[in-house]
Amino acid sequence: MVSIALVGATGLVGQTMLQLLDEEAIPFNSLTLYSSARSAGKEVTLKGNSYVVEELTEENAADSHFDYVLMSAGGDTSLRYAPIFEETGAVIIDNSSAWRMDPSIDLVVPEVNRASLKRHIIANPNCSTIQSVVPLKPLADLFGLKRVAYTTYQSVSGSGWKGIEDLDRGEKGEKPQNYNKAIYHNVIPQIDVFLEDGYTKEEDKMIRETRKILGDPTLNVTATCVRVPVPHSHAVAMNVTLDKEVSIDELRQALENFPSIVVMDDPSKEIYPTPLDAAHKKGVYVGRIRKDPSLPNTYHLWSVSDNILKGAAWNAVQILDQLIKGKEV
Ligand code: 2RA
Repeated sequence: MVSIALVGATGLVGQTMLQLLDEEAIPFNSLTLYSSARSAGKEVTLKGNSYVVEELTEENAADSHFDYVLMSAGGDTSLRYAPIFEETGAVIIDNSSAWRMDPSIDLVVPEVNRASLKRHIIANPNCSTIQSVVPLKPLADLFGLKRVAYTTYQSVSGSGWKGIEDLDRGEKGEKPQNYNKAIYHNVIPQIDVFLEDGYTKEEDKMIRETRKILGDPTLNVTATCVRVPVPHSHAVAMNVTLDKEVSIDELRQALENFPSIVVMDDPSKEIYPTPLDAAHKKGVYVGRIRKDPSLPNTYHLWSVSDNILKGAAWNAVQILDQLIKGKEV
């Protein structure tokens, strides 16, 4: 039995982590919930027990004795509090982007790589990266990976409650408050801020996190990330160049044999995954597997997954479960 704290307990990802702790029968003997001062005092019921959400302060973090701390409260909170929890001996699984590219920090997708635990802060990758590296891993291992080009179709829940509220506002004819353009009846080719090179921060995350998770720092990766008016599940169109020519059957087999992947791919019956197929499920759904004849050894894939589950809360709880039980995925 372990003691667990959850920071960001009232957010969309935090609430989903709580549900998963319950559903997955994670064996904890104490659970402490933290939030910002604004949400402190709210009550949450789990496994028949009720928990009052507490305000996180440096004092209560420094005095704590948790085995594991799940954090999903944004980068600034993680930068400030994760080292304090680490100092107390806890292992922190952090959903923000704050620590992901720190060379001393593990960036983990349990199907793909393992935590070395050099530091006791483990970073959970960006949602669209997770559902992309899962299908890339078996292809990289079996056929060698030369290049990948991503185009994403990311749901509004990637922005948390704020994104869902903006989609609802649009439906009621109101102006958006989270996005700088209308998302209802629209698509926005900007996720997060622009960097100097013209890429957005979300695109930069996908590029750099893919290289780190796959352990290939020079892999050619490019990305265009787009917000679409869909509540749940991101989709990623992936154009993948391998080291060698393979048959579509070999590709399909490699994907089918890999944990968490569900292949939905039968053009003769118009079978392929859509965001509605993946919503509220834990898997990574892959379809539209086909050859790209415009380049040698190049293939198209379409990956769809629930961004709040496999893209955030479920991936974090999988890491936790693996650490507690020392088990394989
Ligand atoms: C998004 N990737 O979809 C982000 C969430 N972390 O906006």
